[in-house]
Amino acid sequence: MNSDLLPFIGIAFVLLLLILGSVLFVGARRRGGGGVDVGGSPQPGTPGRGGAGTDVLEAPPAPTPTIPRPTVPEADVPVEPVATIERPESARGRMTRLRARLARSNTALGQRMLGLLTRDRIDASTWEDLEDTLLLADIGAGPASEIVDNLRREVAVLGTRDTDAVRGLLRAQLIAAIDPTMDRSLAVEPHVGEDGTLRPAVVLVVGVNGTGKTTTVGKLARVLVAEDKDVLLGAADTFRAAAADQLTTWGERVGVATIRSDREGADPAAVAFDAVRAGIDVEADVVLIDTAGRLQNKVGLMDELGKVKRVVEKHGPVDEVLLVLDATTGQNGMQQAKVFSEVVEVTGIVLTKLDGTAKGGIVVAVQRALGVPVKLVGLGEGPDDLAPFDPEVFVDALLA
Ligand SMILES: Nc1nc2c(ncn2[C@@H]2O[C@H](COP(=O)(O)OP(=O)(O)O)[C@@H](O)[C@H]2O)c(=O)[nH]1
Ligand SMILES: [Mg+2]
Repeated sequence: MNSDLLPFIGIAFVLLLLILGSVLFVGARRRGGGGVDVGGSPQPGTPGRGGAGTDVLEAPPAPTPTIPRPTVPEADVPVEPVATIERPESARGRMTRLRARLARSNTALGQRMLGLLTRDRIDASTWEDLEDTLLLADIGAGPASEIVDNLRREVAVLGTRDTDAVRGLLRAQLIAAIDPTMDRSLAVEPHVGEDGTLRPAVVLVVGVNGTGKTTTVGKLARVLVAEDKDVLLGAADTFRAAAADQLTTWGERVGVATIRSDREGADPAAVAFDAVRAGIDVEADVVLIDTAGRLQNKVGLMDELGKVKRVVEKHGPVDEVLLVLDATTGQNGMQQAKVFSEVVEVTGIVLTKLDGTAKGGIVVAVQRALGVPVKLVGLGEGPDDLAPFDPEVFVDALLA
């Protein structure tokens, strides 16, 4: 062989090696990325295209609703950094912290009542004024006249206008009207079946649009997380995608997953059903289901709420149906409450926006109308501004 050709043969050989190497490298990369492609490209329901002899997996039809992975990483498997999970405030003592908000809204009410009762002379018109004051606070006609009658008797017995003594009487009457004996605990303990399997407690949150349902579900999730409960959220308000986004954001902040449909207008009952199904699968303690704001005059929508409950109950009884009422809506809110209680058996009331109203008397009115206790109160827009309702703290704030 001509030795002059040797360098050329060498160069050609090296070039050949380089070309071969890069072909192999690209092939390997393609295969490595295959999982991602397969998962991402085929549309839901269309079969994966099996390329010539390649092992392309058929994408399963996208489940509806999609079940996102919980955002909490396994404790002992540090993966990529996750947005900081917040540590919510424990429920105990929250209402005491929020007392000032109530007091700010209701000072005029408490001062007016005390002012009337500590006058030098109390006559019939004083008692009428007191009754009017209670009515203006939305306490309702029945409770207002009961409180006045009782106070009238007791003030006569007491025989003094001493502010502290009178405040004591008024305090006792108001607390009695709110009924401190009602069970205000939330049924959020999971159920253990005969075969030892766990079924989460299910809480359905209902109410008219804008009352604060989604916010309440988000805040309640935080209360439960603070109690070390495993919580799952169900976004059964499927009318607007934004509603599910809002709920998902609340959940993510405390590492709680949300079961949702990625299709606007999906069947809310199906999403609620899937949320409880997922709760059973992951052995959650509690599943909180947010629903759409159904207007009481839309019969179809109300029927739908009944359906959500019935469908969810295929997994077992719903533990709590919380009716969210905006405390600032007065008699209108009371009307809503009655209609809702005809469709679903309400087990507890959440009164929101009590921070922005001097009409705290609605606590009494709504409990009387429905025979159901106020279990939680919303006292602001902050994430931890939801508190278990405490009648004594409430009345003390009124009379502060
Ligand atoms: N001031 C105050 N605002 C509240 C309270 N609860 C909810 N909100 C506000 O009410 C608005 C409607 O709440 P949202 O949860 O979306 O109502 P939904 O339509 O019933 O789900 C939001 O701006 C909330 O921040 C509360 O206790 N106090
Ligand atoms: Mg909502």
